[in-house]
Amino acid sequence: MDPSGNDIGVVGLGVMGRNLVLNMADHGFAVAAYNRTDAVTREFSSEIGPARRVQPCYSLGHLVESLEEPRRVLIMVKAGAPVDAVIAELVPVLGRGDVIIDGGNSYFQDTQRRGKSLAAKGIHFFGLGISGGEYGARTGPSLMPGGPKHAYESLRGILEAVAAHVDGEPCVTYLGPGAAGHYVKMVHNGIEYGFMQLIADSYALLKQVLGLSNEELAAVYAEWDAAELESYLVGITAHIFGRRDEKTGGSLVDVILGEAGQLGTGMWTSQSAMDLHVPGPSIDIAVAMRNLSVLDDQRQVAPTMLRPEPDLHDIAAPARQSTDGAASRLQKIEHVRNALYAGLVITYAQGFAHLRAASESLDFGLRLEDVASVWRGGCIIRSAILRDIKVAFQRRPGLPDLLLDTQLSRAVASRRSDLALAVKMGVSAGVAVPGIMTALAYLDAYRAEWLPSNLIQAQRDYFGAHTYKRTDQEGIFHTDWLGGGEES
Ligand code: NBP
Repeated sequence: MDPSGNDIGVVGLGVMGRNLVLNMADHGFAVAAYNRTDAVTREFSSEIGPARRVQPCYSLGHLVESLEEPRRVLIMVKAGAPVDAVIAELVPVLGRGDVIIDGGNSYFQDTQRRGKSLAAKGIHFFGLGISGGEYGARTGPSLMPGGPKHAYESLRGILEAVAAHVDGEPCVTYLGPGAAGHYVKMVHNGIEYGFMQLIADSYALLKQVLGLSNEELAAVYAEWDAAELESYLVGITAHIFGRRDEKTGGSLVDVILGEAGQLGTGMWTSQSAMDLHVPGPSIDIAVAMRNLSVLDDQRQVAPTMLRPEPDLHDIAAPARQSTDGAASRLQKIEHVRNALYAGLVITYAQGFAHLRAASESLDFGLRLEDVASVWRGGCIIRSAILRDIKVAFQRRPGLPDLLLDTQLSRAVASRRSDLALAVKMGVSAGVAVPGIMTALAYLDAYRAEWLPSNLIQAQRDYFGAHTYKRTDQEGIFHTDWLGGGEES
């Protein structure tokens, strides 16, 4: 063994890997660093200089040899086949009791598979969700580890040191076996999609309906971020509106093409929710809107072909501001702020309900209070609301849905009219606010004493003899709808 006895090895020195290496080194850990392309390792090594406890390695064998036992290797490469490729190279040079950690955004089914196959070889495998982007990786991310509990102790020290800290607590804790960590990270990203759509809707209302300038938008979002909407995403939104474009001198946001990209985790969240039969429409609509935003050719012609009758819709949206008094405009901004707050809580509620169902189905044994705690700092969906969510789960660990918490239910119910007014502002101006609309529809459906799904059951029975239950009698029923007879 190399006398340096490194504490951990990191494979993959891309955006996340290199920043995590530096974060670990800052906390006193000796790190072996390897990248498939040697030039990247060389460049990284020359950038950081010799003072840090980072050892550049030019082969996986060399990296593994340099590690203390049990050897810990963190893989930070692109999700999918590259992770399998790295594991395949590591397995022959690792031994029983060693630990592989996959810190990428791997699909949870892949993590389940890898964990089983490596366990058979005596190697402990952790799927580690990491959130916080480049800056978080460098200064303190939110970490979501899942894997064999008995092996977690060998990682705890490093993870707790490098993670973000809130109120003196590290934003990391053991979450559960198998792919628990990657599952939680997937749903985190789904919630992130939902939040970004809601914030985008609020932007559309403030800009297109109320006519706020980018300077005003920067000020409004900064004000929101300083109060109950305090959150990473609202905070960066304020900064974005303040950023000038070097080329044009105008606002940078105005020259950014509105085609939203995605890497798949939002879609996976929606698909997984569907598999579990859990409603997650705020995430579904966010994924759908990114898909719609890239229908470039169709969106060129649709504005003309689908122009509404002017007498039916007030589409001269920006003109509205001139007829509104300043007080009314401020009031409308308040409605949008409250609608956004309610939308964020509703989206969190869907995400946590999804995690509860997944935990039961996949035996993760997730403690949702822990998830809320880990998300309070370092991650993209961190917000002041998570403090209330943590308290909600402390108050009632078995809470089936956050919308049934005494405090959060009041917070949302009292803002139902703001959601409705925000939707109305969008509808009457012809401005799409799909995230806010979905939040309102979900809330109204969730709180409804009666849903029209009795009709759906009747239709299913009519065309497919799928049977139905009755409100007044136990049993399963089928009706011969054309003949008139009923059978139980
Ligand atoms: P980058 O795109 O910056 O780097 C990708 C790394 O993967 C490079 O080191 C590359 O090596 C390596 N790699 C690839 Br691609 N194929 C490989 C293979 N077959 N064998 C070995 N190495 C291979 O990625 P990143 O942004 O650092 O993300 C890494 C992981 O972390 C991803 O799963 C990502 O989804 C996740 N993540 C990213 C963020 C973020 O904000 N960027 C946040 C949270 C999680 P090379 O230099 O030889 O090509």
